[in-house]
Amino acid sequence: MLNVILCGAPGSGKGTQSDLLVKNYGLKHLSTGDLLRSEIKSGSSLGKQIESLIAEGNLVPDHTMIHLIEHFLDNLEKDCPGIIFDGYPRTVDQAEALTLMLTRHKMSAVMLDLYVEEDEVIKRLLERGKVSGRADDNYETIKQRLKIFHEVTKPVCYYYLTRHNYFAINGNNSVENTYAQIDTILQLVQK
Ligand code: B4P
Repeated sequence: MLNVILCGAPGSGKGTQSDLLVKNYGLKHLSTGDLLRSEIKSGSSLGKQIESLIAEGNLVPDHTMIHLIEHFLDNLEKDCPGIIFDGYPRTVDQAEALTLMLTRHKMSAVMLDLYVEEDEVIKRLLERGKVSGRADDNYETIKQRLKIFHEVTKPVCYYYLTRHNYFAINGNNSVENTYAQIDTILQLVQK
């Protein structure tokens, strides 16, 4: 199984590259952002709590996220060729929980870290905000999301780096250029 963790700042292109990986590798896409947004849409009480956290640019609590991933893995089809973890783990506690869950399912994963300059991600997210209707794609919230990314999520990259499961990707260029780097790494990993 080819399991890929996509990490990177908000707007670094995790969702965009995931779509290409689904198309070209047939992987199953697990976007925690999408899962949370659909929970909000359902109007549940959990969705209401999540809504204000996301709108303020904060992370949803670890126990909620870990429970969601556990449920996803327990219900995975037997013939699944691999998973893209898009936006999970975002904290070191989430990473430790994922290691335990993957081990229990006799799986492993590699991290691809999309590096994009801060000015560029802000530009992309403000552009997306014009059409996305997302409550978190505005300047103030983007700044808060970036602060959390540097303080809380960046250490997750070191967690994988020290376990030799880590590849850095330059995501500053075009979608195609970024995907070409990812494809080269995944071809090597599969050998
Ligand atoms: P996410 O939905 O994961 O969103 P994201 O980080 O904003 O975007 P992504 O990196 O996927 O960017 P995209 O491809 O769309 O998270 C939203 C929120 O959910 C979080 O802030 C948090 O509150 C919560 N959450 C999610 N997971 C959580 C977890 N594990 N724990 C706790 N809370 C969690 O690209 C952005 C834009 O750039 C698009 O418009 C795209 O077209 C454009 N673009 C992409 N690549 C480009 C390129 N190479 N060149 C030019 N433009 C490009």
